[in-house]
Amino acid sequence: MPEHKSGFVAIVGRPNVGKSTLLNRIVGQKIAIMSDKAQTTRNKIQGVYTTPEAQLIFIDTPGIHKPKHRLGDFMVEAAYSALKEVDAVLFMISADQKRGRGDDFIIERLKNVTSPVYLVINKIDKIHPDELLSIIEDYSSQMPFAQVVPISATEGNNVDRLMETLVDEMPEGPQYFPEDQITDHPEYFVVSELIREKVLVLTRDEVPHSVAVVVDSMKRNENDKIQIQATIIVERDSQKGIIIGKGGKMLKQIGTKARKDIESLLGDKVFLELWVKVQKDWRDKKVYLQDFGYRK
Ligand code: GDP
Ligand code: MG
Ligand code: K
Repeated sequence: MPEHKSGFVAIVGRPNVGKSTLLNRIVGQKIAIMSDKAQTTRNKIQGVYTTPEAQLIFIDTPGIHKPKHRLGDFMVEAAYSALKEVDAVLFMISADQKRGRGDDFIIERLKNVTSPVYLVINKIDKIHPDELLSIIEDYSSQMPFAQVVPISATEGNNVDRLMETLVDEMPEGPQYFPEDQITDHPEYFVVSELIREKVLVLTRDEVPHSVAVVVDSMKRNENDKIQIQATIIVERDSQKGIIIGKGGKMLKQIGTKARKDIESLLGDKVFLELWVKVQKDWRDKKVYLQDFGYRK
């Protein structure tokens, strides 16, 4: 059985090039938006694309375009630093518009991004095919692209190819969201990612990146704290041992660090309970995902 792949994809581009149109075509429906508080600290998940083999999570990077005031610079830089964490970046342009200052501004920032950047030339239905080559040459002279993919988001041309290309690019990883459901609670996912991040950082990569964290429940308790129960899933007993640590020390550390991040994300006091479970080949077991609360 082939590995399951998953990863994050950011779509950037000046206004009106068709970013939302593409996302809606890919995902079909919009997922619930996180609270404003959450959006200030984390990028917004815009949509999830799932096949049996892979899952792509599209994120929004607000404030990516050229700031009008100096004050805006900081915001833009913050948005771009988020691009370092994604597995691929789609830089979308519109075939019927000349490269402008807005595009050049984005290109300058993308030059520092280590993830592969795809040039997506949208609205090819609006141009003659002969015009495509000069567009490709013009942009490719500015920076290298992992690939150039001409599409029409409204007509659907080549969108399948774009998805295949992206899936190829994704690293091995779990299916975070159920295939038939775009979660009502994207904050579950973000919380699980915060915990996962602590596991990876604190165990210094002694556990594989395929380690998964599932938030089983999240509710306000009688002490007016957000009570979160989450399970860290690993594939081997030895990995479980590393995560728990001597006398539970490592797990405690993971929990403390994660709790602080979650508290600043949610803007609320949090009581975090963590469990560690071993499940061999858990990624192949869809029923298991359900047990672990992906459908909360
Ligand atoms: P965004 O600002 O980048 O999110 O752009 P939108 O998705 O809102 O699209 C801006 C406009 O371009 C809308 O009127 C879309 O219908 C139109 N549009 C998007 N993709 C295409 C395309 O492939 N072909 C054509 N002809 N129009 C498109
Ligand atoms: Mg839009
Ligand atoms: K969407």
